[in-house]
Amino acid sequence: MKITLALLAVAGLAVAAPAQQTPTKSADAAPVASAPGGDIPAKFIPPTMADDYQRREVMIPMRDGTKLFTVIVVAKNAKNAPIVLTRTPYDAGSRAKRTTSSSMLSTLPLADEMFVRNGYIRVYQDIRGKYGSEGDYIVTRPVIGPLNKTKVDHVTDAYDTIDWLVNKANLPESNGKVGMIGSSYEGFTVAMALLGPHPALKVAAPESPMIDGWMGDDWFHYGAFRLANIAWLGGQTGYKAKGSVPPTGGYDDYDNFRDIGSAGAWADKSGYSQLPYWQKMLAHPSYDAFWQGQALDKLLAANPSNVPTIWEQGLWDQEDMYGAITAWEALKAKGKTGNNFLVMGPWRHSQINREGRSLGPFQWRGDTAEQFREEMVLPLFNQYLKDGPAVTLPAATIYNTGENHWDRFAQWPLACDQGCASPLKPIYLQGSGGLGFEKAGAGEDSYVSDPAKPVPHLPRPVNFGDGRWGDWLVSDQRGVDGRTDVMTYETPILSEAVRVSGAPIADIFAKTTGTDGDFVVKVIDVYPDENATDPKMGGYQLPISLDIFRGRYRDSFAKPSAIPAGKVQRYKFRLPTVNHVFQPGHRIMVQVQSSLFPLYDRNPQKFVSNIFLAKKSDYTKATVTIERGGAQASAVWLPVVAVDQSAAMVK
Ligand code: PG9
Repeated sequence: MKITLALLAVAGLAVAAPAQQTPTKSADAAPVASAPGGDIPAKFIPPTMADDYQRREVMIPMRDGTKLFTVIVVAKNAKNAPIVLTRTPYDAGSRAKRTTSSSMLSTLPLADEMFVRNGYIRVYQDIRGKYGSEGDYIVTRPVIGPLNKTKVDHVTDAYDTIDWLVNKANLPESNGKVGMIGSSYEGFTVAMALLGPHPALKVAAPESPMIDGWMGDDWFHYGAFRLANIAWLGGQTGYKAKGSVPPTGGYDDYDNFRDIGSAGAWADKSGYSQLPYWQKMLAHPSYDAFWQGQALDKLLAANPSNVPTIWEQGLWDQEDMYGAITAWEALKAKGKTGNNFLVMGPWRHSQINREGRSLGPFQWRGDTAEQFREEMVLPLFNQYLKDGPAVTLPAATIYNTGENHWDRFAQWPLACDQGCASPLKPIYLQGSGGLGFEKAGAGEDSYVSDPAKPVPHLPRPVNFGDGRWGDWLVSDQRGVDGRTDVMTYETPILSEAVRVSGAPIADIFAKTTGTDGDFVVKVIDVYPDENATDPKMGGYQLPISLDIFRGRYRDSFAKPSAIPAGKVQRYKFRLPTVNHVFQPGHRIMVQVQSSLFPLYDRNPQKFVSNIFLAKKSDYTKATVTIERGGAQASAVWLPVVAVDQSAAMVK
């Protein structure tokens, strides 16, 4: 996960520089300075004679005079070469250092191999205030305006950087064309550049970009706070460069976070209360102007760019599950269709930078991440940066996670509540744990949600550093199935395949004895009991789409309100996009529960004005009752379409 990588990244040594910049190293013929009296010279300079590339480290001036540290890696024989730029908060200096090698291919990260082979110049830059760059660091710095009173933002910094890079006096080997690429925070900086693109920015690839930190990306999902990310703040904003995270206590973060009480109490204990960004979150727990003004999908829709853009997102992205598809949809709604592409693969967060052969126990057909890089990104970049052949990318390329192959759609989604060829189809919660497309008789199911025993998002012990974070979204839900506070509904064994292609909508009618509460809804593919080839997959409960909704926001995301105890309320929210086929022999399952901990903070279940500041005594048990059938029929609206969609595919 990026969080950990960022913390572990080690700042590197400066190396070569071109003649026109201040050298940080005097290349091959540099004498070794002697250091009298010791075996360690004052300066040791590794030879670069055999290198097939130059690494230049430059400080690029922005319009306000601030200089940003930038690493340029350029092949020694480069001429008329296009540029690929990544703007990062995670240490540009360490990025061109996969191995110590004389070859540009081995030096740059795996995901850059295609660029090296195709003669690109690779540029990494520290964003302002981080690592080698000057200036103030502001977390996901908003655009200039009410939330940013300075005269600079990521739009201007990307613009000024590109302006400098395409100046032949600075980078004589370039052809004056730039593409931007980056994942997560780096995807956010790509998306920001699109709000006012430099004319030389010809193509962009925002990968799992952070687009709306409150609605569904890193900080909250529909108002539920993601405790998992609080450590990121410590590592990333506690220090200008590589940071460390304060000790968390015992091994089980379930105990650690539960025993302290609220997220605010955790921040106090860990020292995070000193951090300005934590103070901002504390002051803005709801979707107020602070979050609304940063929602990049809305900003992109208000300033739709003409830069050809390929949006990438993992179908099981445990960090930024919301941003790419929402931004793509926002631009599509503004008529940006021919140059606005969506790719969703069977990946965890940022897996596209690595191998994509598997996720958890699931094996895909080949290296799907490499397929994305080499068969989708590279041809598009070559087209716009190297005058390569025109590529016909479909509007949406989405992995079919039930049939294990890519689908190339001319239109997406196939089913939705408005404007699609097919409407959504409700699958209803039924009595005795049943689930079906027919509305059954009215009834109720109750469970006690106890903040002292929240439902874990992974089997305990849950340690955020235990390596399970990346795959947790595909974890077997039998880990919690059977708990008395997890309501499980499932269809009979399917005799025919059922295809879902779009975003399901959870539509839960429920009452609670509390005055606040969370609703977690999961759509699950239950595998057949027996699997002769891979016995451990027998009965596996694979979540294909799940999310959490904080009940106080049922009427307004900006203005939370107490839930009237004992009165049925409707909780309707969109779940993450799927392109899945439930195979014959499988079952469809829906689970409903009221916590997902410690990934999300606990809802005290008693309405308090700011959950970050809830006192231990505010956390109370509540009996939650889910309504079934009749006028208040809880359901999940599924994007069910015919299994055979070959007519809808781009060849
Ligand atoms: N998901 C990480 C992040 C992005 C933006 C803000 C905070 C965290 C990341 O991987 O960069």
